Amino acid sequence: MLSAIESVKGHKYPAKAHAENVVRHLQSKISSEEADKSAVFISGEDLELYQYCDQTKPVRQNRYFFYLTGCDIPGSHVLYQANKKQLTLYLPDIDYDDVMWSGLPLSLADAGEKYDVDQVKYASELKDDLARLKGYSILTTDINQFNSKYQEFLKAGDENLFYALDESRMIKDWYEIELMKHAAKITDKCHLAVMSALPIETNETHIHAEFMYHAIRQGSKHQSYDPICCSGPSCSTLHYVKNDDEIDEKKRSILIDAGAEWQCYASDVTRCFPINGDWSKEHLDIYNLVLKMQQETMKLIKPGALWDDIHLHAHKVMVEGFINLGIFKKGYSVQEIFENKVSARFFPHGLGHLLGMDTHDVGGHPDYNDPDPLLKYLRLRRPLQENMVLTDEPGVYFSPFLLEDVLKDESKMKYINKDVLDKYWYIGGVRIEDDLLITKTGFTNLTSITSDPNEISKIVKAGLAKGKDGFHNVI
Ligand SMILES: [Mn+2]
Repeated sequence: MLSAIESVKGHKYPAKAHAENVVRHLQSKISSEEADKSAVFISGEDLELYQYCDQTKPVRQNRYFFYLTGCDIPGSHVLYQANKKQLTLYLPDIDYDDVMWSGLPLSLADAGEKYDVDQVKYASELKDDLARLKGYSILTTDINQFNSKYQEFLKAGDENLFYALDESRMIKDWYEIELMKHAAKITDKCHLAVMSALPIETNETHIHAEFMYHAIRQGSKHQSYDPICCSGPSCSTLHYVKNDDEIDEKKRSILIDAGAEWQCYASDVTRCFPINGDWSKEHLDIYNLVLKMQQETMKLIKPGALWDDIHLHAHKVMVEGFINLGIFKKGYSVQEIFENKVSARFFPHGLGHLLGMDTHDVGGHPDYNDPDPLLKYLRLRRPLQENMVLTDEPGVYFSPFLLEDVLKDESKMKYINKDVLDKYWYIGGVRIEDDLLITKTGFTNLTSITSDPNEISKIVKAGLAKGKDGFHNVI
């Protein structure tokens, strides 16, 4: 089988097809005459200096711009004229003073070879080209520091444009899927490395470092998001990024949620493991329950299924599991506890979200004002479609902060055995997260790092057996 990178060799990032997708979605909202008189214009991110300093801030390419070009050169712009199906990439004008420091930029001819566009020009031609489109609606997402000098030609904030861009981005084509498979593959290896390196991981920072080291070595210089590296009770903080606590055996549990990025496409994977290789009873109880939540929800994943329903099913599996463990009292039915939302603060986030260029990708239609605490934070509120990529990431947490209200609420506490609950706080939490591609009949799991607790235990122990001297560790 070809590796992800070989499989796209000889092909360009399909920018023209993406632009056509956007216009097709636009046409579902406006008349074809209006569509014919429309153009789409997006400015990419540019280099910016820190105040009082000659160093530049890190640049993260504008995702809408990248979708229409595949180009990550700062200071570029793209214009698509719908009726001519003409896609033009504008590169920044050459700054001859900068060539000494930065080397020669890509030439127009080389850029024409590299990118799937009809023409490549310098940005100095842009104003005249926009002026020539008099009578056209030149749509853009917003006015910002990178496009404000073209403001007089642009129509910003058009709802239909956002709709068209987001609907297009939500469904991945074969090329995007190959990039995401590669990001997932890099991430698998990073997680394996982290699980295997306990002898040199005596602080959460070391877990963070181990992951990034292996990502960069595989060519992924950027993370999809800040890695979340937790141990013990900090595993209950969903987006914990302090990553600086000591790891000692008393804590027992590690949770790492991290994903490498490949050519602007994300991966997003969470794994948990026991610090000394042996699962404590309570840690394994919760681990197996979260694994069951993931396995049970995976059975329901296929085009047409509503993500709300699958998410709520995960809550029911959790409630049943808590009854079996004695955390919830046995005298009540799963349905009653579920309906009283007692599980909300133990599994406070959504079961998963769309994944693409953004980690929480566009098109999910979340409703953060939903009064239902079980659905409020669900980032995907629509039926599944073929070639969506999403995460399946159930979690169970014991967060003193989140559960403070529950502990004071008689109507909820009547379902909870406090004595049993008290045995679980030290774990913090468990989350298992894989990246799934929706297929015609179900899904393909892009994540292949094991989530089997016995396998994980073996990997951790094999790492521990190597001892500190078994690692190249200069610090
Ligand atoms: Mn996620």
